[in-house]
Amino acid sequence: MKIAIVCYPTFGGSGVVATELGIALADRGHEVHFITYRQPVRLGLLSNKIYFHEVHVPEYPLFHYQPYELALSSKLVDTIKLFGIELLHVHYAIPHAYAGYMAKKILEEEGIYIPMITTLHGTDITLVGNHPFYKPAVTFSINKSDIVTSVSENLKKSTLELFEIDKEIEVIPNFIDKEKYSTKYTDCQRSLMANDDEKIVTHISNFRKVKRIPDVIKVFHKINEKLPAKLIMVGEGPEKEKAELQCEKLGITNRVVFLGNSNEIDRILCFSDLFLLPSQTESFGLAALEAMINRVPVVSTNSGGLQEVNKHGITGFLSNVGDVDDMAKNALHILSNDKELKKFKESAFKTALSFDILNILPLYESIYDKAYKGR
Ligand code: GMT
Repeated sequence: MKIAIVCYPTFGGSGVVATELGIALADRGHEVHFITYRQPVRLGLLSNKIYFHEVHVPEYPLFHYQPYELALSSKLVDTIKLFGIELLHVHYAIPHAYAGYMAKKILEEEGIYIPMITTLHGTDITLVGNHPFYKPAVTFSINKSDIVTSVSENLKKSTLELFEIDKEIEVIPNFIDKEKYSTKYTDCQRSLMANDDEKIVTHISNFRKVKRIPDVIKVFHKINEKLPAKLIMVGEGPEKEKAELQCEKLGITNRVVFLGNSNEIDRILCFSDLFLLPSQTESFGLAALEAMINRVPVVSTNSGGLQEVNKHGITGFLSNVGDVDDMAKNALHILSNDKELKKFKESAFKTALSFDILNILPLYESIYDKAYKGR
């Protein structure tokens, strides 16, 4: 099948899921066309099965806001026609579902019928999408999608609670590719980050408010009071500077490393002992799953869809949002005893395997089939 994928090209989870899905679809013989404003970060080599089409939005002084949706719709129309694309899969409702629907309607005028699948990822529903400024347009474009999928049961529930949706929502969880993790890093350079007697705690995110970065630091501080540890903070975002200041105030700057964005999180996770994710909400928590496949147990909140990924007492622990004492207690339970740590590491890995792309890809292929036949 010839498939167009629209996503954000940045480090965010939705872009990563869309990119990995596209690559896996191409491996299965589909022709995949990524359409977005920059080459997605996880997209490596392009080939005769993987194309990238850049959406340009020329600056024009009259516009206070440059019309990205319009440029995206036009690029979709042109690319779909030029390459004979048969199906459109948009990731993240805003503004992709809206732009996709416009493209679909323009193409219909020319007798071209293209089914559109919209995958909801989280903040497009829980944080941004339900704002009154966007809500009518988001509701409309979700309802006008041919098939709607959500990355967790919890996100499906939130979508139905927050919006008036008359479409069935199919849950297709996020995934990892176990093949990519089967190679053990011979150069897993733990010694660069910590001494042998120190435990390594990691956090990876876009450093937005929803991630509760101050809680990451507080929990780590409590861990470090009881046992020697290092914290590796991976990512960039608006909360980063405050976090650096917080570390300074707590006198732990020599224990915390801020690495910025990384394309090689596996190289960091390979020597991590614990992953912290104290988010306010998380529709799924792809970062937690990526930690788990690298044998890193997770201490997280119990909000949103995290319970569908991180299994309490098995792959890590879940606490109420903001309960840093409980998170620190759970972290210390895992880290203080090497036997316990090993048990959690293995269970995290085993649980992550159930999210292998081999189990998830057929679910997407089957809805593609359904959408294509129903067009
Ligand atoms: O908050 C992020 O990490 C970015 C955001 C995005 O849309 O790129 O992530 C959302 O989608 C991910 C992939 O489906 C989910 O794993 C994240 O849980 C979700 N983030 C939130 O719900 C806050």
